Formats: sequence, structure tokens, C-alpha cells
Amino acid sequence: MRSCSKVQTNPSSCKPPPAGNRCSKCQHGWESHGRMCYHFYNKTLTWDESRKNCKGLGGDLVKIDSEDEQRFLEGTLRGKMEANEDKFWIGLTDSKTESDWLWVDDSRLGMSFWSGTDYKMEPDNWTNNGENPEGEDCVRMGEKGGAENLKCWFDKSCKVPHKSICEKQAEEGILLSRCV
Ligand SMILES: [Ca+2]
Ligand SMILES: [Ca+2]
Repeated sequence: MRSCSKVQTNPSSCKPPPAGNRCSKCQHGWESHGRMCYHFYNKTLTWDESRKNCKGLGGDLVKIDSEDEQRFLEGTLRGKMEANEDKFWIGLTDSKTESDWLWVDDSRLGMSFWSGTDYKMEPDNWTNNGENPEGEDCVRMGEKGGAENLKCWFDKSCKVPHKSICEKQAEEGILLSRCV
């Protein structure tokens, strides 16, 4: 569905919009993509706190269902990240059972976009030589310079503060046409 962001005024002299001319509407501060709205939350919080915050805003941490959605998020983050470590939490965790990755709606991970280079493959459940004995059970994403093949997911200790991506369903609006 189209975004409602290009909605024009519809003076009374206009014909009513044709039936079925619907679009996705997001609240101020949320970005529209497909049928969903995304909020890129700028305050750094732990994964649990980030999730709580998203729920308070009427959504949840983002669940990535398609390559198209990953492309949208990856591209948007390039412009929002201030440094390469300035990554954003997403709604994926293996905190219940190690290596069993679940989305926040308890669905199992299907398509994935883990980061991988010759010397470091994610997820690695890195224990940081004992400083982080619990390993890494939450997922953050983003590459400031852009990710090769969209692969920019990293498992990380859930206690590290990060920015986050919240997601919720778009409302349905009607695309109006401008009369001049
Ligand atoms: Ca883990
Ligand atoms: Ca990792």
C-alpha cells in the first residue's frame, strides 16, 4: 500500500476519492513502509527497556519478515547512525534457549541477515574473554557505511544500551487528490 505522506488537500469542489484508493497512515514521528509504521528511537536503553518502551508507544520491537523490509531498515539506518557502533535493537533474541532465535511474537527465525566477514561470523555468542559470561542473546542491526547483501545483524549482550526500532501496524487512510 502507498504511504499517506503525500496526501493533498481535498477542497469541497473536489470529487470524492475513488473507492479503494487507500493508503497507510502513520502517526507523527513514525515512518511508513508497506502496511507498517516504524519509529527509530534515539535514546539508548537495554534490550528489555527498549522493548518496554516500544510497547508503551503501542508497538513492539521490529520483526523483520522480508528482504524488502530489511532493505528499507538497512537503508534508513545509514542516515540515522552517528557512528558504526551506533546500532539499533531489533525484536530478535535467543535468551530462552541458546541458538534458538525467536522474534518478539514467539515465531521462529526464518530468513536472516546476520553479518559475516572472513574473520567474524555472527551470531557468535561472544563471551568477551569472561567479561560477558552470559554470552550474547539480543540482536542489534546497522552498518553506517551500508551492509553488503543487507547482512548487518549482530548478537550482543542484552544489557548494552542501544537505540531501537519500534514497529506497529499502519492505520488505513484514503488518498485524496488535489484540485487546482
Ligand atoms: Ca546467544
Ligand atoms: Ca556477536
